[in-house]
Amino acid sequence: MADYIPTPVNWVRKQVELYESSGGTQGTTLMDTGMPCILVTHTGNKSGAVRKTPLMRVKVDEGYVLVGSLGGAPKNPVWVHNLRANNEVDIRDATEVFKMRAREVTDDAERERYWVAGVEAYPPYADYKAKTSRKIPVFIAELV
Ligand code: F42
Repeated sequence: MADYIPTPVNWVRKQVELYESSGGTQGTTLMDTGMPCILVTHTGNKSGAVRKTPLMRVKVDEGYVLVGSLGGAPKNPVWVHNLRANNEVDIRDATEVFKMRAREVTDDAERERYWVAGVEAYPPYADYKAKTSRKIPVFIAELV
């Protein structure tokens, strides 16, 4: 089993710790917004280490939509590169954990459907899209 290397971003690392140590009963929302988050466990594409990334919870029939928004920053978040290199993930949604495979959605119509679901779950994604010139990566995580 590879080592776990926590993110250097303090508030995110703390959320991961609380989410996991409580078994998914605490730390499950984005700060005090009440908006639910999931926890994505994946593999670093260079280190091979275990990485844990909280994302907004965008649930659709097929599984979970993962949106690489990073607040509308100019660059993709690093976890996007990790998922492109190794698509096996564990997704924790509150108290449940699922083994899933994350597929980047490239078909425009499919992507649009998931994007709309994303904005419905977390309206600020629309602001992030307006803020950046990059095409925000969208993945769908489905049960293995
Ligand atoms: N980010 C989103 O993009 N979308 C969301 O919906 C979202 C929601 C959210 C909710 C709660 C919360 O606490 C955070 C949330 N975030 C959301 C932020 C998200 O959790 C990530 O912090 C953010 O997307 C940035 O991801 P990142 O992968 O770029 O993380 C950086 C800060 C990080 O951890 N960097 C590590 C480091 O050491 O600098 C590198 C980690 C890594 O994976 N390294 C690779 C490796 O091999 O281990 C090598 C990387 C390479 O290719 O160079």
